[in-house]
Amino acid sequence: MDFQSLEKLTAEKYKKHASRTFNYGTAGFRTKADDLETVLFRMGVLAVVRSKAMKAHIGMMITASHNPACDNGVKIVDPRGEMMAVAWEEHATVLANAEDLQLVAAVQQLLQQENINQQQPAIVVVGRDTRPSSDVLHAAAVAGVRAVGGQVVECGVVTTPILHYRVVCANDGGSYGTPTNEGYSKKLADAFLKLQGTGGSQSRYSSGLQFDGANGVGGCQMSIMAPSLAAALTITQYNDGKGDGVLNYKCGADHVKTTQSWPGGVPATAGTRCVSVDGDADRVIYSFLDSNGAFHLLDGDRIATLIAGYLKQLLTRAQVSLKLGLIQTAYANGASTQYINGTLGVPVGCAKTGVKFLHHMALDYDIGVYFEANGHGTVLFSDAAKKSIREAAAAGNSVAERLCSVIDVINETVGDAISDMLLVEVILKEQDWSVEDWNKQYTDLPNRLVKVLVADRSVISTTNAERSCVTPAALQPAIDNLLRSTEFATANARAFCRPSGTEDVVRVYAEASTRELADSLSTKVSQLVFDHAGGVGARPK
Ligand code: G16
Repeated sequence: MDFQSLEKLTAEKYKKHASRTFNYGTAGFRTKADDLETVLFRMGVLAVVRSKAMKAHIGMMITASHNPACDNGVKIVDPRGEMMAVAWEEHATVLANAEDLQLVAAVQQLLQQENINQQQPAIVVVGRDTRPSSDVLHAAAVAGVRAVGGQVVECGVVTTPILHYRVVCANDGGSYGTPTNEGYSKKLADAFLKLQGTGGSQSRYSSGLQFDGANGVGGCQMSIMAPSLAAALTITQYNDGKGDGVLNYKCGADHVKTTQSWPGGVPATAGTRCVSVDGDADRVIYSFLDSNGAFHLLDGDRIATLIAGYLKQLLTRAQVSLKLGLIQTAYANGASTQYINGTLGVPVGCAKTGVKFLHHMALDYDIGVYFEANGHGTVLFSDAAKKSIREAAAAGNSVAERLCSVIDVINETVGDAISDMLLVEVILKEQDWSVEDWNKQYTDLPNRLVKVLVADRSVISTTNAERSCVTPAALQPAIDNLLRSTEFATANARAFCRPSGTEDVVRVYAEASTRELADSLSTKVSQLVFDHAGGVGARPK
């Protein structure tokens, strides 16, 4: 490898901010866009090294997903579409924080440490979202790739799931799908239309829905796909990114889930389901207003139970014996876990927040469904599972044949809002369920998810899949005492806190048998976090 160009660009164009330390978070580096140019340049370099190490295409997605429009970030994608291996996050952190004059030495050390053949060609597949800052950061990333001799495959402005899809297709010679943006749209639309047909005599299911694109790239992608889905789905788009609406502002999946309220910019039509995606369209949340105008949320837990229940039904009907499991995080509503285990009889595991952790645990099953409550999730089918299903289909088993199309509509590479939405629609239609029918399957425990501002969120560390706090030492005993108090002891109450890996906040989750108790618990735990972990600003009340 020749480092001249890297040295020159580092000295002249991509000088490091003297004062900042960058940490690799839940989904890569993510912070104010203005601070990120150098980081993106260096991540271009890292992606080349990773590509050489894996002897495969590596992906780079420039996005800050659900964060406000002024933020940006980068997600690095491994050859099979997973998030970059956790072991390499430390390498990324070292490169992001190396002093300018030490950068080449840091790259050389990484090459040596990982025993990488420098002659190996490197190819990086690059995508970006619609943020105003994404163009400049894209230019920095590409400059980083080229500075160390890597090649770039441009995806343009795409959803995060499309980038993951493109990486997988580029690495498997196209057997997962055609490695183009059009190939992605066509694969999903074809599988969906095959499953859905054009007619049917549903009395409860209706094919009309409202789509909240969060004023981001998900809206753009839906504009591309909606015409090809129209034979089976009537999609009315809002917050489609074409007007002057602000990305993720009072709309989109994160807003709807966190505030438990109807998205701005979408007409409040009773009984019509609304599908909200987040800023890079890897998360999806359903919601609706009932005839009294009351808001109902159908989140990632609800989607996961719908999918797991449906897959279980199909496997039973097809008489194919495969191990099905579901992975959630600590944020999963207690009622959903109870329903999955008790009613559906599907085993449930709990992972740390971050799809990389859920994805990993889901691989333990022949069919692993994983979903975060925030709507981030997908289904993984092992090679052996696909083989059994395809063999059964080839032998004339029509249910197994349907299962093959279900596999095609799913983007297994990562959580994908549009793919997940299409699968939900297939299931609702097949069950002939309205959104109210779906909502009736179980009743969520009232819950609240809030943010607490502290001076340094790294003072909080957790264990037990983030359900218990280790430091500050007095915090967990205080939360436990609260949960044992008369107010909460018999209220099915649960609460935890954890530092966010994408925003400079501590997240507090609380659930209990009534809305009042859930809110009270949330406030009291927030106050404990504020008091024990160095809260700043106003004390929560
Ligand atoms: C990312 C991760 C998700 C995670 C979310 C919030 O989502 O991919 O797994 O749930 O951040 O993480 P945290 O609570 O640590 O801030 P996205 O859609 O923002 O990329």
